Amino acid sequence: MNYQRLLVTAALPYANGPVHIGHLAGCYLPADIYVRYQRAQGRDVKFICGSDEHGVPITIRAMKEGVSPQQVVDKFHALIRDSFADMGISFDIYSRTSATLHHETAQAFFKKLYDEGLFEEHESEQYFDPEKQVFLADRYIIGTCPVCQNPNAYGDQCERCGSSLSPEQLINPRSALSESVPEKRKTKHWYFPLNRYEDWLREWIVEGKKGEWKSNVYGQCKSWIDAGLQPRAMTRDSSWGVPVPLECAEGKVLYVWFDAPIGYISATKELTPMWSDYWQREDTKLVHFIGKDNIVFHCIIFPAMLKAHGGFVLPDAVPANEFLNIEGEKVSTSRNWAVWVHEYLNDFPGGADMLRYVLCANAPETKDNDFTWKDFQTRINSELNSNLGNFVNRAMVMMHKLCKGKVPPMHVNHIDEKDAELAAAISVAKKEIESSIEAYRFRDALAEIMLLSTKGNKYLQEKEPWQLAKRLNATGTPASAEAVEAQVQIDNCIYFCLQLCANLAIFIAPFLPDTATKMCHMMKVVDRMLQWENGGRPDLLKVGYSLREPEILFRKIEDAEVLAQVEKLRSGGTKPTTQLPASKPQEPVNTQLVSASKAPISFDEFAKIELKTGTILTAEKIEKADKLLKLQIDLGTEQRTIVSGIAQHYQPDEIVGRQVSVVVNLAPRKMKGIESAGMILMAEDEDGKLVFVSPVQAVRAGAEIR
Ligand code: B3M
Ligand code: ZN
Repeated sequence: MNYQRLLVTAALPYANGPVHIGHLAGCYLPADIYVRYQRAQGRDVKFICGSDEHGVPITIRAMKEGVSPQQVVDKFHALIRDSFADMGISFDIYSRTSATLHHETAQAFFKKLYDEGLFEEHESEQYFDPEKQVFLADRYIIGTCPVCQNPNAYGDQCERCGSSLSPEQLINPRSALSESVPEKRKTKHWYFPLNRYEDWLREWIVEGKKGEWKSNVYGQCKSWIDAGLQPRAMTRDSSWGVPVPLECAEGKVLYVWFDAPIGYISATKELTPMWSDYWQREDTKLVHFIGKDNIVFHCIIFPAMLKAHGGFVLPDAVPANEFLNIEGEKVSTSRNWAVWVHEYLNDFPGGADMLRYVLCANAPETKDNDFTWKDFQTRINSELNSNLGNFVNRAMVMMHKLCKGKVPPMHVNHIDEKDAELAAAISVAKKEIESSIEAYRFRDALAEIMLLSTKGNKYLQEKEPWQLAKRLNATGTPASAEAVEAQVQIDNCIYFCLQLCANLAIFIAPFLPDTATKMCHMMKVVDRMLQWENGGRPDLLKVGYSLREPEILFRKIEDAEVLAQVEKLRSGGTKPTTQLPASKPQEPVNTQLVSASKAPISFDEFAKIELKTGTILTAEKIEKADKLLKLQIDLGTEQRTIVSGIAQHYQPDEIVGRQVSVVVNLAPRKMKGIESAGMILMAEDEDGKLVFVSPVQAVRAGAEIR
């Protein structure tokens, strides 16, 4: 098929939290590299994305934080959009599914299928919260896990043991909204008959895409189809989402996985009046970039919807990546085990290309991969800096030193084997990079570019133009045959090095756009030179053209930065919430400045300790424990029993009424059979006397200590 235009989509992230580097590596970065490359090829391409603002995760978050779903999506839509922009993800549009145009588009899509009698109506029994008067999505039902007895398992999954569940399996189910016992009620929904598309899907994917689609994608589709497809409900009982456009459907919205992929269509509509060229003309190549958890929706359900509707193109490829783990563990948003993109950019200002490099070089293209901060450092320092940065810098410095800041002439009759080899390597690399990118093998493409840079370093090392310069200076007479020969060799060497720099700028541009721009600036060429068709040739920079002073392309990553990041991760960092300011710079951990006997902790670690002022209500001795007192402490909103080792310093009745500082979130522990829930802070005097750490003025019981 000879395609005339490309339509590239990247999964619409749920606007219920920020994006982390796993999202980037899985979907957005490869999509961006692909699109930038296609644009450089001069192809007609549109790059579509936006926030997915419906679905249960958003309403759950809103409920937990006591804000409205709209507040949640407004906050995270902006944060996500900005993170992508700062990372150089070059969408043609970043829209959102709460947009009116999207609601209309999704409703019209549903209505067409409905009018054609495609949906099956089914009544089923579902859990209903009698207090809140709403049907409960699976996630809203909490109960005891039948597998591990976790009392807080969700209706679709137990997060403790990982079992996937249905609400019926929960023991003692209760509503997450009101804690009341849910009832079963009848409710009607519209089901999409996926089963009717089974034969067509088998032919299109199982037979048609074998060997063409990535094996992880193909394999998942095949096992789904082989297992047999069932009708799936495309509507839900909820007040948050796209309302079902039927009179008899009050309180019902479209299932989020029905409306979200239609979001690609509505965003394209928003972008251009020519949207239908991209969606409805057969000579469009549609590519969906996604993470592996979205495969079924993009390869089976959405294509079946498009097929049922008619008139739409189907995806040519769905290059889904696997997952990126962090420091050997799965990303967990509940444990805050993630590297958030906006936080990374705060900690490494201007560091987009560094992260793009590491995430592409280590992309989880064929299997889950691991991101470690140590590997981040190694790749930046010994690959980006020592290889690419070093080559470009050396070539530019040599040119200024030995060729008066200009592109030297090239002496054709003096081209030797090494020059010819380098020129050939440039042209071969171009083809390799192209075929890798076209096949969605971005790691290979990047490795090819780095290999070319390695060849440049090797060439420079072997040619040693600095030695030639010494010879030139030693002869003293510029006209001597030896001097002329040395200058000719210097010219050719620098000439080819500079041509390689220009080519590297073109090749690296889709991967590291800021770096390519910096290189263009140094070489005094406009960004237009980055057009792909210019690549592969050893004569891009014209002889006599004067170039700028070299700038350093990359910086080094220090050990302390790596330590601080690992520390931040292990300490649980700052969990993003709707109320939180968009970004909060992290205090660097400076080991030298801390004068303490214990290892330094980050601010986040410190912030995990909850300290409050309490008032001692009662104090009593404990039998057979001459060091301990049992204290009853008033914390304003509650009273606590705390066992404290102060019996040898204070009589019980002399301390009643005293204000003390309490660690309130210390895990409870039993002492002499009494459960102690917290700890009182004491200062130890020179002679071993314990003194209360108390506010110097009276404060209310429960006042927070910060
Ligand atoms: N929002 C799931 C996710 O973010 C979903 C993707 C929609 S793509 C149409 O992983
Ligand atoms: Zn469980």
